[in-house]
Amino acid sequence: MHKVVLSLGTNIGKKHENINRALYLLSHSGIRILKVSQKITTPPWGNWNQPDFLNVVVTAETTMSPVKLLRTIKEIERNMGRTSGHMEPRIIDVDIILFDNLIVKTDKLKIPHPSFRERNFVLKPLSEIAPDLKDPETGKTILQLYRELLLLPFMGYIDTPIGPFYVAEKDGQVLRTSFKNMRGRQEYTPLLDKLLKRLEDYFSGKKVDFTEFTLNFSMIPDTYRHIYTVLMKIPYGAVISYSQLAELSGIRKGAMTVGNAMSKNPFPILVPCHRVIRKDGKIGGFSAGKDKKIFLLKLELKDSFFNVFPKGTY
Ligand code: PH2
Ligand code: MG
Ligand code: MG
Repeated sequence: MHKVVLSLGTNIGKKHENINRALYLLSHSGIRILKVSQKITTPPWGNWNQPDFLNVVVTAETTMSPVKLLRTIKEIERNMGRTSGHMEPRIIDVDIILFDNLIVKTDKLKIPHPSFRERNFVLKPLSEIAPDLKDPETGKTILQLYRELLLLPFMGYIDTPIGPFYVAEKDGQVLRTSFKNMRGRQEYTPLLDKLLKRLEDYFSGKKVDFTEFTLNFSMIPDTYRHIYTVLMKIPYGAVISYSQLAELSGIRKGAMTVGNAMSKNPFPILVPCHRVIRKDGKIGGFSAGKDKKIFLLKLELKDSFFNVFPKGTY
């Protein structure tokens, strides 16, 4: 007998019924289900723009080989009407998380599941039913892995016209924003919810003031923090030069310092470094790429963008 852990997820139709039906079909296909976790509703991980999931994990026994188990699972998914592919909304998805202490890395099959250690929707329910089970790759128990995940900041993101935009929260404050992927617990919090909604408004062209959000400056040098605080007073649709911002911040000949602070900005958009441009009227740099800065300035300045930056100056 092999001991396996399976994760089930659904985000279309009658989600509870989908899970129950899949459990029924699994248990009638040579997979003896030992324990079933609670069903939990979770935000979509990896592709934000889809409905919430209902997730459950189970421990089970089977005599099947990993490949045979995978085939059986795929057949059940097909029988239940699954047509959608990877990362799309689906009526049912059954993933093999663990299979004994096996490590399998082929094109078709990867065990342990490559991203289960980052998935709250797997580790949280699994720590209820199998806290002491070991991950053969890291040697850590499920409970250890879940605790490590709990230490990470909450993280969420939205898809924007210039790519995904990530936000992280710690203790009720905004910890970071970024155009690059961040490690974190993908979970809803009231703060992230509100921030992501404001960001959606912002990217749809609305004038949004982000100063209501408290930023966590604890890991940021005082000089930078001071510059960011001054910059946050530069309103939507306005621009300022590096040297003007240095002057406003009381730093003599500080254009370089300001430039460095901008390139290290841990809060793009919320600390509006895209509003800082060169005094010769050129657009200047942007750590996530100049094209993104141009997009943000066009978004805020609308038609007057071309007055500020006559064609050819950026
Ligand atoms: N499955 C995915 C991608 N994202 N997010 C949640 N919350 N639950 C899932 O089951 C899930 C997901 C790919 O299979
Ligand atoms: Mg999956
Ligand atoms: Mg799958």
